[in-house]
Order: sequence, then C-alpha cells, then structure tokens
Amino acid sequence: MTDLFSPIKLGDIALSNRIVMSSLTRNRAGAGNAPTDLVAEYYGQRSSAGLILTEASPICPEGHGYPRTPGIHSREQIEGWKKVTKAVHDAGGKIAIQLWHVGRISHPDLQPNGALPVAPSAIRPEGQAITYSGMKDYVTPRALETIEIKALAGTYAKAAENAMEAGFDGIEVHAGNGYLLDQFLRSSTNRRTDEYGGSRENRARFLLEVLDSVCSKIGNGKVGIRLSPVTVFNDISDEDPQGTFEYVVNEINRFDLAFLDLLQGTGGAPQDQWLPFDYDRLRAIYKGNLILNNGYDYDSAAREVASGKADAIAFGRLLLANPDLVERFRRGASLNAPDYERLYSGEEKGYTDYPFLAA
Ligand code: 8OZ
Repeated sequence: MTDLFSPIKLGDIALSNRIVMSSLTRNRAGAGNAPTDLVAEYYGQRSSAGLILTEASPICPEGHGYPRTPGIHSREQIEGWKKVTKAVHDAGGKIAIQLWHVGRISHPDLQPNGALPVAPSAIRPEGQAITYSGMKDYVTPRALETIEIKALAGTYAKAAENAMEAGFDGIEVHAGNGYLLDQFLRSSTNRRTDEYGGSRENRARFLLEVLDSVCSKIGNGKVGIRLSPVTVFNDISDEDPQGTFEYVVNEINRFDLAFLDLLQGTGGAPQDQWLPFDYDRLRAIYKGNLILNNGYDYDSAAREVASGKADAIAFGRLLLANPDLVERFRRGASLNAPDYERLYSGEEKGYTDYPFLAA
C-alpha cells in the first residue's frame, strides 16, 4: 500500500518520501536580501523531507513586500541560495524554490525608489504592510501596462534560470495567497479591460504565459505551481472560484507540470473556516501529481495518500517545529510545538534551535 514513506517522482524530481515541506515565509535573509549560512542550516536540517519548497522568493526588486525575504534576482542572492541547495543536497534532500511577486501586497517603503507597488488594477487592499519602520496602511497600487505584463513573464523565466544556476531541483510558481498572479486570476482584484482582464480566460492569461515562459526556459518537469482557490488572505475573493479554478486547472494540464500544490481553504485556518469549494472536482480535472496542503497530521495525511486523493502532502507548521518530522512520523514520536512569536522575525531562536529526537 502507498504510504507517506513511499518514494515518488514528481516530473524530473525524485522524492524519497511523500512528506513535503510547505513554503514558509521566515524573514531571515541577510544583506541584499540574500540567504545566509543560517538559512542554509535551517533548510539543511529539514532535508529528510521528500521535497522542500522554499519560502516565497521575489523574482525582481518590485516583487518584494515584506522585510528580509530572500530574492532570486541578484548575484548575491544566487550565491546565497547555492549554500542552501548544497546543504540540502549534501544531506540527501531535494529542494525547489517558490517564485514570488507580491503585486499590490507591498508598500512604497519596500519598493525601488519608493515607487507604488504594481497590480492588475489600481485597487487598494484592506490592511497594513509590515515595513522596516512598522506597520503602514496598504496604498492604492499602480495598474501594470499591458506591455509590462508581457515583460514580467520573461522576468519569471529569468528567475527560474537563476534558480537552476543556484542548484535547485525545481521551481514552484506562486500563484496563490492573494499575490500578483492570484490578483490577476480573481475577479475582486482584476478589473482590467485588456486581454488580461474580464473573462476567466483573460484573467488566467498571465499565469499561462508565465508557465509557458518558465517551462520553455528550464523544462516542464522542473516546474510546479501553487494555487489556493478560496483563500481570503490578502483581501482577495472571486465571484465564481469553482469556475475560475476549474478553467485554470484544465488549462494547466497541457504543461504536464511536475506538480500542483493545492492549498485548501486559507493558510493556517482550521477546516471549519474554509470557504466552500469542491476539491474533488478539481482533482478529477487535474491529470498530474497533486500535493495537498493545510492542517494535515500524520493520520489525515496518510489517509489522503493511501486513498489516492493526494500524491504527497505538504506540512508547514509541523516541519517548521520538527526538522526530523519524517523520523518522528516513522516512530510515532511526539512533536515539538511551533514558537509563534518567532515565525516572522529573529535569528536562530525559533528557527534552527528546534530539538531533534534523541538518537
Ligand atoms: C505569511 C507571511 C508573509 C508571507 C504566503 C508568502 O502566504 C506568504 C506569506 C505568508 O504565500
């Protein structure tokens, strides 16, 4: 019987088990938003997971929206990520980088030359950005020109190429959680009247161009995608999420990607708070490997994999607090609890100091 410890190939990426580390923002990048030795140690500690998906990593300076998030657009950042991929590979693991552009979820304080953040449409999100000088209200972003959108697909491809140079096994296009690509997909944030807005076909166009661009550059077997059809994070919604995402997934099939990483509900929210969505219908449409995410424990994860509902399961908080989660699952051992105070700031405390099981 297939269990969480069964190997699997996701496109070109061979996993030794089906326990995937979910992408987790940790805000520990160093100078120039480059990963440091500490970041390499953190990922290296977690390399017994079948696949690590890195924290979201901006593809260009305009793609940043939080302090100390490690990018994948400068020489310094590529060199920093090389330390991370080496640490994971030396320990026998696999690692893919999540490519990110925050779109409107930023602030002039975090943008080059204090510019406005960019988005499909000039619609201000509710809420506040975390800047280097405290929380500040989000601003009304600048709507991208059509020609800039075409260029951005190439920026994703360049970042994917940088990721290959840095030694990653693959990339995950972050098209969820209310960031730039999701802002194009969903009706509440996309009021464009050109070929990138209006119908679901038009709202999905940018994402499909990005996938085309990154797959041409590094090969489809190294490309995955994150979707989160009903998250409410970052003030986003859709008039018809079922229709929008069934269309998207049907179109994505033609790329034969390494995987679809599907976040159910809103990240970190318990299941009884998820907005309604028929995930079985999406699964019936999708032809490739599926990673399911959000709130799984050993038993619920093992059930999804045994029944064939998922090919692998992503764990966020559990792998954050338990670097040796795979071994703990094998032994049925107790789990460390996450230190919620130190999720998004600090250095080694609450980051690289979670205890391993005694040998
Ligand atoms: C939590 C805090 C900041 C960013 C996401 C990249 O949800 C994030 C994120 C999560 O995708």
